[in-house]
Amino acid sequence: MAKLTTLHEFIMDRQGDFPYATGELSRLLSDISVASKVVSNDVRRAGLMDDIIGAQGNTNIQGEEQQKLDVIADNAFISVFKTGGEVCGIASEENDDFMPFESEFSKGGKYVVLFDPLDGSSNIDVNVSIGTIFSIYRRVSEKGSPATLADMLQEGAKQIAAGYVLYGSSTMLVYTTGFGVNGFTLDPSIGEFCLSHPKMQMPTTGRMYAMNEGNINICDPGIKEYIETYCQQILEGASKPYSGRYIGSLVADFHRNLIKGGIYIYPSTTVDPDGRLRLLYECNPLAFIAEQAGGLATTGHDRVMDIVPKELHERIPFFIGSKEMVEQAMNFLK
Ligand code: AHM
Ligand code: MG
Repeated sequence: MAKLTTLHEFIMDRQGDFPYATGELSRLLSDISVASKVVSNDVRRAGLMDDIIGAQGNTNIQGEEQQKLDVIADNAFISVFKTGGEVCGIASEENDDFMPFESEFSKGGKYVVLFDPLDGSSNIDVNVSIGTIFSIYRRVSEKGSPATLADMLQEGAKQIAAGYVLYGSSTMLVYTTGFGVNGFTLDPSIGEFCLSHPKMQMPTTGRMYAMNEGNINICDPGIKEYIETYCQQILEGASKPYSGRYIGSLVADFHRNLIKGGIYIYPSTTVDPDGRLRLLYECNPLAFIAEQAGGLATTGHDRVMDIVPKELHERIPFFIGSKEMVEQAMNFLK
């Protein structure tokens, strides 16, 4: 067997991508991998443990029922960020407000992390893939003070790194620091993420579309037209229409499209005029990965990473995936 490159080795080798690197980002990425192993372990045995599976009994700021695993994952990540020293504050989908870290140690950290601790959590109870999504920014507030709201509300184009962990048939960590996208599979026998998907590229087009089609009559009619025209017809040179594939876990739908080519759409609807997905915790990090892999992420009109966020839990309509497919869909919205 060829020698495996562990995530840790890979991160250390890449430190030179940042000429003035002090190693903090490398340590932060390692911390994330540690928390994700803890969460992966809990996800893997959730069905056996009453204290892990099921609803927590609270709703989060989005009005959604929190699952016990949402809270477990949130705490696991916050705990490594608080104790790592690289992060001065975080914002997470599961917390009403952002969290500045108060200790002297953390106040010296130069990064903030924004994350969705467990995306697709309505799928936990039915043993379907879920994931963690994260986004890292350099703070804009002064080092040595607690993080501020301005640190959190930065355009996606300012991300230093972003990634996700997919708790699927295997656990995978995929991330970018702006120098391409690489994927690592957790080998449970040694407890290490190992490089399995180097230099990931999203095919420029694909044959799969992902959308909650229950919403088809409550969104822009252009989307129905796009789906009927491109996805549900036998196009020239093809033997059958595209396949509809909607897992209902953004991370899992995105990961499949990243590898096989495809489009994911969560548009504005009459029920959710701003769409459902959160700019800071879901859309920006995946947009960064998509662009780094040659794909595209827009609101249907504008580039996601150019949006100047106005509030923490802001939602946007989201079109992400293979470049040509996203462009085609956008043409129907004009
Ligand atoms: P969550 O972060 O609370 O799980 O919400 C995000 C999820 C996405 O993973 C998924 O694509 C979408 O919401 C599903 O929404 P819907 O049930 O409306 O199709
Ligand atoms: Mg989510």
